[in-house]
Amino acid sequence: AKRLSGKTIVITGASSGIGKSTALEFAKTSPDSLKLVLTARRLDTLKEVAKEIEGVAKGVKVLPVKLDVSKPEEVRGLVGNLPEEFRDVDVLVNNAGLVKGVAQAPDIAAEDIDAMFSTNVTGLINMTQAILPIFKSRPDGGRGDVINIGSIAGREPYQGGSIYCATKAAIRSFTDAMRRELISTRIRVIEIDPGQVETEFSVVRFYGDKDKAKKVYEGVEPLTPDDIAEVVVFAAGRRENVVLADTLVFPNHQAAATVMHRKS
Ligand code: NDP
Ligand code: 8X3
Repeated sequence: AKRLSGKTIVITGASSGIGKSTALEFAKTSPDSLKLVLTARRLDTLKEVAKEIEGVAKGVKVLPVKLDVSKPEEVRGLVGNLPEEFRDVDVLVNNAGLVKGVAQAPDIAAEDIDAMFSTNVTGLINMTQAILPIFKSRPDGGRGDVINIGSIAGREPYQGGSIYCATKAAIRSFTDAMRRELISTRIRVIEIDPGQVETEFSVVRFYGDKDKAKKVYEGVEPLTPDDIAEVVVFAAGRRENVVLADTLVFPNHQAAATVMHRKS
């Protein structure tokens, strides 16, 4: 779309799932002139994603950047370390996130609690604080898009997801407060909340156990990461006065966090 032409877009967690699909979708939608800063901890995987994009969208400039959002010092250094031509960021997609385990209190491992909060919450907040000054330096109080990937889990807590759900609820509060704080600017604060999407999410939840992860999707038809990517790119491509503030996206056979129609 013309509206996205020439934009610089930063995506966290672009090595897999929704983040990777979002990078590809932006590139396909605006193949002539985009600049994509793709970040995640796995640099080799990001480089493969960059190659794939360059294969389908020759005019798109892709910069893979190794970044652990749970490390405040890495996030603080991000903008200063970007090459000049990638610094004028227009869109930040805060997508990096994870779930660890299904344990319930009082048996939740301290390191899992820390991984989820430091990535999903503090990481997202620190990324936003790193990029927002760029947005605020523009006319009319500022312009640019912050697109946060929340979850149905932030709206409806479920058993075995207390910490993950709490992190996604925290994202929701932070996002809503920020939208109010930025009311006098042209900055758009956007939250997109997926229901069930088949990605590496469940593999990470079950510490790499692919069989357990597979069972989550047995008998159901989850969303694909491309489905969410399309919504992200749609939101970014609206007219500047249009803010898709808050969007919940389910697959057809899901109606709540734990209400799913399963074929037996
Ligand atoms: P994936 O596991 O496929 O992708 C997660 C991405 O986040 C990876 O690219 C991973 O990259 C990155 N990531 C994880 N930890 C960090 C970190 N500390 N620093 C930087 N990057 C990190 O899962 P999804 O695509 O499903 O998840 C993307 C987002 O969507 C998450 O926020 C998740 O909570 C949310 N979501 C997912 C749903 C689902 O059903 N799948 C539903 C609702 C929301 P790397 O390992 O290379 O760092
Ligand atoms: C992922 C969706 O409900 O499986 O955010 O946790 S859920």
